[in-house]
Amino acid sequence: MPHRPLGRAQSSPATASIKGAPMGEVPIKHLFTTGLVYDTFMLKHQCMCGNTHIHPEHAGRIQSVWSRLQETGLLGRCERIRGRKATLDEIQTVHSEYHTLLYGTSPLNRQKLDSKKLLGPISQKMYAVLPCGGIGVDSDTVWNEMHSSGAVRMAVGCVIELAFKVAAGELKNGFAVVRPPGHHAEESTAMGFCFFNSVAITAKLLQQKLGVSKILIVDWDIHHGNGTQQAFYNDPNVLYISMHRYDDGNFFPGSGAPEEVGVGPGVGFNTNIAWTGGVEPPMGDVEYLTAFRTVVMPIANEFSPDVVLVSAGFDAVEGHQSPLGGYNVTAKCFSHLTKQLMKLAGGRVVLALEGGHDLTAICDASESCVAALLGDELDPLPQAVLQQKPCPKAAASLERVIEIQSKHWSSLQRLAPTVGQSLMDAQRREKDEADTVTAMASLTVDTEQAAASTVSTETSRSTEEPMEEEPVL
Ligand code: X5A
Ligand code: ZN
Repeated sequence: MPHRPLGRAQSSPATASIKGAPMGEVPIKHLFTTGLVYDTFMLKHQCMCGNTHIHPEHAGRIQSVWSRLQETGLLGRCERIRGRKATLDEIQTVHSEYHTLLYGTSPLNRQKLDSKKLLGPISQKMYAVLPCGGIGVDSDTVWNEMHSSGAVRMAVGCVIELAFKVAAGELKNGFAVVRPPGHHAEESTAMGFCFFNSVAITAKLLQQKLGVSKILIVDWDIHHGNGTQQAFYNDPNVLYISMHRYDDGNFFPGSGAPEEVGVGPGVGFNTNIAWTGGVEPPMGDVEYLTAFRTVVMPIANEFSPDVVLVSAGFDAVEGHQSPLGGYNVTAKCFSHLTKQLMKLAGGRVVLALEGGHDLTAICDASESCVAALLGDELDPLPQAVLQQKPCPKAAASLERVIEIQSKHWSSLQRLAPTVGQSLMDAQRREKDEADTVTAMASLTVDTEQAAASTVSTETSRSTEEPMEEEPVL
């Protein structure tokens, strides 16, 4: 047998692996793919009354999304990640011990805790009896004593597992098909369908366990993520940018004013793009894309995150009526927003489902976003969207955000006068500006050359029109 060197030649591409990765070797084929996570355990969180009309945040939401990803072949092109239940310790990175035990344990495993004298008041009655006959915090935020704790811990654990693989470079990016949502859950408060704040817990763990320094959380659910804002309000290493219907505090949950910019060292690291002005007209693609152009992407680029987490609620998509919606954003628009976020953080972007109950809307939007994460070519935005100016109420809302945030983010200043422009006009203006910079640079080079010798400056711009003005030497 002729001697052959060991190493690359002996490992086929399919079995090549990264040495030294934690938990063994990571197959190459798993790299640079999109991760998906889902677990049927989350279906068990359901009101005892079983009426999905009274309770729109029902199991069918994630079942439908998962089926859609399967039917369209997207699931087969992604890497499926195994979920798990988050530990009580993990949940306590954001939530109080009492809140964690209250919603993170079932009567069965609570008894063990009780006997260890960890809990006194928790065995007392803790829920309201709802008009439907079930129990919960309110008609939105229902509870199933036997099954909800496992489901809510699974939702958190799924997001953690996916985000850690993306942050560690094992996956390109990911999408978590999870419920119940989390962004309204505060340290000790369950509300608005939410018990544990999956995205906030994941961000805390990425900081504490993986040492990730800068995390951007983008929240495009139509509701303000009061819980996420609270969790990082004084933290300059987690930038929270929320885009939500605000209506001067008259839309649930009422928080999320543009003046809420953070506190202490966190000042400037909380951005609320608070739409005000109701639904005449409703906000749509033009307004959301303009917000990304003038606020989200400039601030995000200036912050330069290591990882991007998205609280990806789809209740701003057409098909959701007030009070759970009222806007007209298309499902496809969210694929364009996803694609823009993929330009950040080396593409390390993780989307986690939050709100949205119109099944067509959340399936369409999830499908488009996963296709974007996979790098598929997107349908171009319609000409009408590119040519339309944002509505005046949206422009006013954006001007207010820029006025407040430009103190903290210098890239915003030059964008303030452009919020009323169509995307096409803004693109043309940006190109003109870039061309001017190029022309100025060549002018500087020419000037230096002219100063150094008597050779004509024409050679370096022979294909260009002659300059209008010559520099004064
Ligand atoms: C996650 C989410 C909405 C709560 C509405 C309360 N929550 N009426 O979309
Ligand atoms: Zn929502």
